[in-house]
Amino acid sequence: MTLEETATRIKRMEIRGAGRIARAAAKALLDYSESINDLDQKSYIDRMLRASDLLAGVRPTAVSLPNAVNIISKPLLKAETLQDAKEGLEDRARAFITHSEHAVTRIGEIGARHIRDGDVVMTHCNSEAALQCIVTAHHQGMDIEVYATEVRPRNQGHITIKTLSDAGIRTNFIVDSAARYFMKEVDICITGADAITVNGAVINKIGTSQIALAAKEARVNFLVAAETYKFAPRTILGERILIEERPADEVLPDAILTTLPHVTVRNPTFDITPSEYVDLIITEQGAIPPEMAYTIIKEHLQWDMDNLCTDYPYCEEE
Ligand code: RI2
Repeated sequence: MTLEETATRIKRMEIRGAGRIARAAAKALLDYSESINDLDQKSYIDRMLRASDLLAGVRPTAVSLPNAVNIISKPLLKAETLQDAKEGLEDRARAFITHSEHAVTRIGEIGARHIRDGDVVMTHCNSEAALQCIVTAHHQGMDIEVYATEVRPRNQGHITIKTLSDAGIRTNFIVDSAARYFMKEVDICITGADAITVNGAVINKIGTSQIALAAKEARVNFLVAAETYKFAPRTILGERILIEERPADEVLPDAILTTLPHVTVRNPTFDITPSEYVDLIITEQGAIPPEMAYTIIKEHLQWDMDNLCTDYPYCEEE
């Protein structure tokens, strides 16, 4: 797959999920770099920076994407030779993919410790990190039952129930608007995240915040499973996470919409759950309260703090 094809497939959500799009971008940068053998240092760096920009902006909300691209392309800014730049980038791309896969496994191990035998779990959308917690608990012999939402308009819930069913987990498939109705039967909610801000707010699939609200009302714990590269460093500088709004025809066919001249379809893909509705964030570094988001950004995403300072006027160069 070419770099442009990967970008297009991410944009169309043929490749989706915050972790998967980050790994797909890493693989695309790796393949693209490996295919370049005839350029001088400057031309190689220019071309790779353009490729990085293309991938980083293809979906605006999931911070995993720019974070991955920033980690991988960093040698382009510092390398002294073509070989340093190329080997550095390719090594980082491979390391990111491996780290990301291990992170999901580790999150599953840690997350499973927060699930008890007999628990009924509600999840929303299709998060491999959240599902890993549930499936790991099941593999450890716990008797788990799941409520999984449909996830209009793109129906990611269909992928979730296939994974759960294949694993042999008893699963109830519900429409999104039934989440509060069933909350009284639920012991714990676990979702993924596309971005987590410095104040611990969680940006995830539209509808997540309603479920968190219903969970709080019912005194049900609400957990978020997210790799550390889903924390958003630039929120330290006050940058807001842009909520992607996708095309109207995902919600209503054009043929119907054109007959309704006074109707506008709004289709935000994500919403924001404030930190006070989140009990715990399960990362590969451990389970943390949302108030510790700053620590994750500072200690585990240190690489990016350097980048931040290059374009922020009040940061002094060392
Ligand atoms: P993992 C997805 O976004 C969902 O919002 C999901 O909760 C989140 O990414 C995290 O998924 P989309 O690509 O990285 O479906 O845990 O818009 O798989």
